[in-house]
Amino acid sequence: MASREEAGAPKLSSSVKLVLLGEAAVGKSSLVLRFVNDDFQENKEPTIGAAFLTQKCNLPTRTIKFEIWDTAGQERFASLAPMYYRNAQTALVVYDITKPTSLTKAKHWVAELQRQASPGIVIALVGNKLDLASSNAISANADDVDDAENEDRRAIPTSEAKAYAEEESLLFYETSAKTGENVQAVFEAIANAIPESTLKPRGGAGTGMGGGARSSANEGHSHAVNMADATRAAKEGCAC
Ligand SMILES: Nc1nc2c(ncn2[C@@H]2O[C@H](COP(=O)(O)OP(=O)(O)O)[C@@H](O)[C@H]2O)c(=O)[nH]1
Ligand SMILES: [Mg+2]
Repeated sequence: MASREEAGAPKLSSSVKLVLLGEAAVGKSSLVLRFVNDDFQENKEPTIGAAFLTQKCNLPTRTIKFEIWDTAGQERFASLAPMYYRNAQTALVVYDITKPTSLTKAKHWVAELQRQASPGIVIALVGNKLDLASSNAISANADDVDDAENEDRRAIPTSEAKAYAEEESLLFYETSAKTGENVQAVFEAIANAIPESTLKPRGGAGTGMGGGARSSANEGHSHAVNMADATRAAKEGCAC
């Protein structure tokens, strides 16, 4: 069958609802900040409730506008999570490669998504803080081997997380929001993995899945956010 491009069809342009889940302080908000603003804050204040941001990803065959829901990791917010992952076409489940409990928590989120989120949701497992692993840490100088900054703090081998991701059919990346390594790659891989059948036309209702006539572009956000400190940021720039 001819591809859309070969057939001269217009490039697909769709909004995609993405939710970030994971233990507190693994770097969810930092990954979003890197993706949306190409910025990093060393001491990022914890997210309260959830934050909403958008960013476009322009690929050769499709333009995806991510509607990103960045949730708070604290247990007391966990019961609100279904509100954010409901109707999400994709989820980024984040852990910290230096913290084994965060992978355990990530596995719980994956199981919950598989049980309760939309069937066919694209899930990416993301091991963040890659800059703290030795092969990525600023090279150990013979002079300052004691420098704690250069110590290998990796606690979860890549192979372990990768094997789990393969078992569960998840996309898998290790990233650093600090250096930016692989951050764009994650979002690009997700944008490519969303099945065409679940892409909805741009300007749609924001949470729907598939179907619907192509409506005139409406850049407004349809989500009302009632969480304390929920933030909105619209950006017309493109990250991919
Ligand atoms: N070294 C390092 N620190 C990071 C990275 N990503 C986030 N952090 C730090 O980890 C802390 C928690 O980050 P935050 O984005 O608030 O995590 P969240 O609770 O999952 O949203 C902050 O102090 C960040 O500066 C990373 O890739 N490398
Ligand atoms: Mg956060």
